[in-house]
Amino acid sequence: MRNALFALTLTVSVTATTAVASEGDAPLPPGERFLGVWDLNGNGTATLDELQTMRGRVFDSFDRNGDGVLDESEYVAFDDARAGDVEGYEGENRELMQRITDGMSLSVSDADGDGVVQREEFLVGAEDWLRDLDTNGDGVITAADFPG
Ligand SMILES: [Ca+2]
Ligand SMILES: [Ca+2]
Ligand SMILES: [Ca+2]
Repeated sequence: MRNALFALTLTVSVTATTAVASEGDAPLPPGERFLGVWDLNGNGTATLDELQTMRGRVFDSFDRNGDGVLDESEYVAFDDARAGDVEGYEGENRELMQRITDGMSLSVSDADGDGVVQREEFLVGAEDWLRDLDTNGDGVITAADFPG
């Protein structure tokens, strides 16, 4: 399952040109990795709209039975994929990747606390996620929001 989510996002995100890491390479810095996946039009800025569009694709790919809900069993595969995205990172970069991927966890995403994540919840969750990652507070995610 290593890099499963990343591999998935590459296949659905044909405009992500910057983040092409092959198996065995040192992982890209978290900022490049993030923008390579989430900056859908490749202009260097990931907007809320792009985050929500991409979250929709991620959601649909893990919603195996297509009922518009990610339940605990579907989250097993999603958790694996996100763990794969953190693999290979160390120190501060690992902490950052962990924080990024934790922003899509079941506990964070289940805003209404019913134990599952509705598609709408997952899309709305992009707002807090963006706020958390937007360290310079300009309302979008760019390279400036990441260390290095
Ligand atoms: Ca963009
Ligand atoms: Ca819920
Ligand atoms: Ca920013």
